Amino acid sequence: TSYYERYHPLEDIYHWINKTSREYSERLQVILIGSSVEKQPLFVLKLSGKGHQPKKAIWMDCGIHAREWISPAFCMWFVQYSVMFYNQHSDITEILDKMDIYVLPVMNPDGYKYSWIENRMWRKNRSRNVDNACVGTDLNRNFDANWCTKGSSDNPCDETYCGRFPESEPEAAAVSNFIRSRKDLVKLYLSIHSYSQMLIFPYSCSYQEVPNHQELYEIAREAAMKIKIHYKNNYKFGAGAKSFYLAPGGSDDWAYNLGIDYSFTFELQDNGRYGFLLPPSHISKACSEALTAVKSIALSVIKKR
Ligand code: 0X9
Ligand code: ZN
Repeated sequence: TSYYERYHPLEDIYHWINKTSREYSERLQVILIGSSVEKQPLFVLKLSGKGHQPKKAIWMDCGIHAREWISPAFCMWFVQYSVMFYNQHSDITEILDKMDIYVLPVMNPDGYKYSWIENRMWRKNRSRNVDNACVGTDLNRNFDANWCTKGSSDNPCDETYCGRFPESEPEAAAVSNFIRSRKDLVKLYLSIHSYSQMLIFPYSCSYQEVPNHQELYEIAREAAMKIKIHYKNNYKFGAGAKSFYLAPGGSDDWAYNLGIDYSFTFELQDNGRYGFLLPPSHISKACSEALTAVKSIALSVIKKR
């Protein structure tokens, strides 16, 4: 099996970022956007094709939740595919010639590391709480979108703890600040999670329908259809709160409210048989089908402009 068909500990991912960016320096640039609670660097890889800068951009993050190991594996898979097949496959060539892609392979490095060493089922980051022994904030409840309302918790001991205030966590603040600083360029926001095989779009923070609901629905439907055709796998799709559950403070809703009209959260494989413990033998198919959906959505967004 190849490097990309295995899961990798945090140190290896940092090493991979370094190696890949040097090997493909023409296509890849590393940007340090901040650091975690435990001072691990948050590196973003900027992928670009030919043509003049600055371009419109796509943002993609992986590893918000520590135990969702298929997510960082997908970001790595995606970067490798992009640099490998740029100028060979027409779809990724077109995408990279029209848009830059910012990829954050691990938004929650402390939690990811903890899930390798101490507790495989860890979800949150590793921030300490004042006068409470419980550790960690759910980074996907810490963004400024109906923050800490129903569907999240103000108890530091809960898995969906929202943190002390919106963007209280350095990981969420780094991502928010970086995207805010490029908000007129970023047209598509993608956040990769697992599991349950869904393509989710705003809102998750309320039952309200977004103005371009129909457009997002069609884009997601087409992506899910391509997964079905090519990989015979079923992905559901829909607005988060209505088709999944109410979950405020998420990065996708925050990005949408910032003005990024195309915002999606992916829940990759599987459907619950292995759940977060997806065996390495499933990485290839899980990533291939997700890649199909990313390309489909990116090309849909490019066509709109
Ligand atoms: O609850 C979440 O944060 C995500 N599901 S997961 O099982 N990976 O934890 C869903 C996120 C959907 N979007 C928002 N809640 N904004
Ligand atoms: Zn998640």
